[in-house]
Parts: sequence; structure tokens; C-alpha cells
Amino acid sequence: MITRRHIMWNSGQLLLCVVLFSACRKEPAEWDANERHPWLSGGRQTVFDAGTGAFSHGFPEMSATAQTLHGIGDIQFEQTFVSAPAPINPGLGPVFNSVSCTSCHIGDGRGKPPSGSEPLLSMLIRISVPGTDAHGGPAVVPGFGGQLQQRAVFGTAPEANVTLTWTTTTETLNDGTTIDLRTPSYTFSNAYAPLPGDMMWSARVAPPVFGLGLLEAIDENTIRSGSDENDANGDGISGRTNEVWDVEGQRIALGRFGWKAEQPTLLQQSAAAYNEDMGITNLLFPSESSLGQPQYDGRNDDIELTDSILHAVAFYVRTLAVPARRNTDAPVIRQGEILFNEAGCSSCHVPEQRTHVDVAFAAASNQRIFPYTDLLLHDMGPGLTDGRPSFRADGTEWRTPPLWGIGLTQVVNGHQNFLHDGRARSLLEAILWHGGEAQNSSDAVRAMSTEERTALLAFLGSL
Ligand code: HEC
Ligand code: HEC
Ligand SMILES: [Ca+2]
Ligand SMILES: [Ca+2]
Ligand SMILES: [Ca+2]
Repeated sequence: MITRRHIMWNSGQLLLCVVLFSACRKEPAEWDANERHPWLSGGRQTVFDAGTGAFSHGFPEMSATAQTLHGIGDIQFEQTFVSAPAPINPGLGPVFNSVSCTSCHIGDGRGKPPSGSEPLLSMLIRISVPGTDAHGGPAVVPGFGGQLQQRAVFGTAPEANVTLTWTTTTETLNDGTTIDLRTPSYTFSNAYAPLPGDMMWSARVAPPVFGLGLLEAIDENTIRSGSDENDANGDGISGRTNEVWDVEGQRIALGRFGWKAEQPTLLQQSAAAYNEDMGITNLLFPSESSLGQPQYDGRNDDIELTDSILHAVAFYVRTLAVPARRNTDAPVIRQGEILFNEAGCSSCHVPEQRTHVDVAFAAASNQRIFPYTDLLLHDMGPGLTDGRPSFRADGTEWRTPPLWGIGLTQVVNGHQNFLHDGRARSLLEAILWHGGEAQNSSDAVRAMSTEERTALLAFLGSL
């Protein structure tokens, strides 16, 4: 939020940071391998705010021009769109999921599945039929496209309604603790036309949007070098890259963003959100998502979003800072960190990355960051499958999500719904859902003593 410009510093942290920041600036190449900056999750672009605005700060170190652009993007991220004709922000729909970016990415954080009979407010359903499109992506559903829009402008039929029901199973851990895990099931009703019987769908909650410019700045070769597709080193982990269609470059490119790494850049991710989630046509996606459907308004109008606003919004998410860790020196948290490594979590949630050197965008250049992700796809087992392939990702494969800031989810978003569809209601539930390549890791957690599990969760809470 643009109004929350002040950052809550405590004087000790401030002093420490001044010392560290100047150290980083001088000799980044000479860091001692044992030297730890574990609290500076976002490198120089770390902020010290553990409150409700923790995910909403711009990079603390960027030029005045960059700050201005970030501020413009911030305002646009919060704009509510309305149906045309209208003096401000027209172009919503004809079909859409929501009216603004921030209504799904609440507080620049994550969405959640609806409770009770609520409609889907901060999540969406991607759909496809078997086969692929011209670029190897999912084949769209005739009459419905690649995403199901449950809302439409006045006088127009939404594509369908979605309702969610849960089945609960109970697991008993080695120390006798019982945990309820809930599995979602989706029902589609009131479809404006028959939905094909072979339709596949994937329900996804909005992920947090901070720190993404740093993830975008990790060198492509660094990400590729982490992949071990045929598990040559025999550790049971075989992460691989998604290779997706880059609309701007008109080529296949490394996928980085979204739960299955289906988007190559923040610009394209943002443009796709405008187009599909809100029905706003733009530079990268100039046709309405409903083109060819009866909902299409038939107006052969100009694109509804200016290029500069699209760029400003992409720049806004590119320059959202990462909150610092808390209490990193507490013994229980240090113990939890050791257990995190021992349980194999760090094979996928790779603690440390370095961004590439980029003279054109110094703010994200050559940073030592702690995102806890390899940005690769992993087979997470049948429990988490959506049964819907996308480019190289099959149903069971998901991109390792970054864990930085995850301990602040409750504070910022008021819930702890994790995983791609928000089914987990706590960090522990999220871990217990890990199967496939991560089965050994979740089994290690099942086997932990109460004290060890508490330490592991305390460590995650400090991220
Ligand atoms: C209807 C809810 C919804 C709206 C509205 C929405 N998003 Fe999202 N956003 C999502 C979901 C769901 C994902 C994950 C997509 C996926 O996995 O394919 C996502 C992913 C993202 C990501 C990538 C995050 C990551 O970690 O990879 C960015 C960036 C993003 N959205 C930006 C925006 C912007 C900018 C807008 C407004 C133009 C917007 N979103 C509007 C639901 C929404
Ligand atoms: C084989 C790779 C792999 C391993 C090993 C692994 N994870 Fe994950 N983790 C993932 C993927 C992929 C997801 C996303 C799955 C989904 O959304 O369906 C995930 C999701 C999570 C989430 C939820 C994140 C969010 O944003 O919703 C948490 C928390 C988490 N993992 C913690 C752990 C811990 C703790 C361990 C070790 C006990 C671990 N993971 C081991 C790959 C892995
Ligand atoms: Ca429109
Ligand atoms: Ca659609
Ligand atoms: Ca391996």
C-alpha cells in the first residue's frame, strides 16, 4: 500500500543492516562461505516489517524514478474495473473472475478457497481438454476458453458456477497427534452451454506477489543447472523446468511464475491476469478471452489497457520487497533449520539463490537471497494432482513455491491456507500433503518427535 511508506525498524536491526548493506556493496564476491545473512531474505531489498503491511513495501533501494513507477503500479494494482462505457477503468469482462488485482492478491499476499457457500473470491479455475495448442500449452475448451469465469457484466451469462465441497480424512503421526486433512471436490453448475465430459480443471489460489522481481532476476542457467530430470544423483529428487510460450518473444522460454511455472515473465503473468481474470485486453493479449463465445460483446475496440499501465503494474510486482526473518538466533529455530535440511526439504526449497548481474536494473542485480525454492517442477504424488497437464508439467507436477515470508501469512492474510488450491489449513497440513518426490520428506516429519516437529514449524514460522 502506497500510504504505508514507513518501515518499522528497530535500532539494532537498523545498525546491523547499515553495517551489512555497506559490506555487501563493497565486496559481494568476498563473502565468507560460512557467513550467514539468514534474516535478509531479499538481500538488499529486504524490509523490516512483520505486520499486516509486510508484503506491500517497495524495494528499499531503488532510484527515485523507479519508486515513482512502483507507486503508479501500486495504484493500478488496486484499481477496480467496471464495464464499458465508463469514464475510469472501463473494459471489465464481458466475463471475468474479479474486478481488481488486489481483490485476489489481498495485501499482496495469498488468496484462499471459499468457506461455506461463498463464491470463489480469490481463486480461479483453469480448464482445458486433452491435447495441446499450437505452442504445446493446454488445449482450450470450445466455448469456454482456458479459464472458467464465474462472473459476467450485466446482461451477460457467466460461464458456469463452481461449488466446493470437502472430504476429511484423519492421519495419526508417530507421536500420536491426529491431523485432519481436507480434500476439495468441485462441482460445476449453471453452465451457459454443456461442458465437455473430458474437461480437465485446475483450481488455484492467488499466490503472494512480493519478491518476484528477485526470482525473475535469477539467471536462467542457474535454474536449469538445478534440474536433475532423470535423477542422475539418485537422491529421489528429479526437478525439471517448465518450457512455456513467451508471447512477447514469440518463442519457447523457461517458465517461472504460477503454481506450475506456466508464465515466463512478470509482464506476461500480469497481462494474462488482466485478460483472463478481469477481461481487460492489453498489449500481449489484445483479444477478449470470450472472443468467439456468445458473451463476446462484438465490439472490435482498441485494447482496454494502456501499455504504460501494464508495464507499471508488472514493475510494481517486480519491485515488491521481501520481509526479513524474525528471531533467527533462537535455539528452537536453529534446530528447526537443521531438521529442515535433514528432512530433505532443502532439496526443493533451496534456501539460497543469487540473482544475476544486471546493470540495467541494479536494484535486483547480484543479490544473495533466501527464497527457499529451486523454481523447478516436482512430482508431488497423486494426492496433489490436478490431472491437467500444462506445457511440460503433468498433473502431479508443481513448481516449488518460495517459502520466504510464509510465517507472516496469518498476520497479513488472516488465514493459513497453503498449497495450490489452499486445501492445507496449516504449515503442518501442507507438509503432510507432500507425496511423490517429497514422500520421504513428509514421512520424516511424520516420524518426528513432538519437540522436533515444533522446532521445524518454528523455523518455517521465522521465514
Ligand atoms: C481471480 C483472482 C486473481 C486476480 C484478479 C489476479 N490474480 Fe494474479 N494470480 C492468481 C492466481 C490463481 C495465480 C496463480 C496462477 C497459476 O498458477 O497459474 C496468480 C499469479 C500471479 C502472479 C505470479 C505469482 C507467482 O508466485 O508466480 C503474479 C505476478 C500475479 N498473479 C499478478 C497479478 C496482477 C498484476 C493482477 C491484476 C492485473 C492479478 N494478478 C489479478 C489470481 C488472481
Ligand atoms: C520434491 C520437492 C519438495 C520437497 C522435498 C519438499 N517440498 Fe514443500 N513444496 C513443494 C512443492 C512443489 C509445493 C507446492 C505443492 C502444491 O501446491 O500442490 C510445496 C509446498 C510447500 C509448502 C506450502 C507453500 C505454499 O506457498 O503454499 C510448504 C509450507 C512446504 N512445501 C514445506 C516443506 C517442508 C517443511 C518440507 C520438508 C519436510 C518440504 N516442503 C519438502 C516441493 C517440495
Ligand atoms: Ca473487456
Ligand atoms: Ca473462459
Ligand atoms: Ca536428483
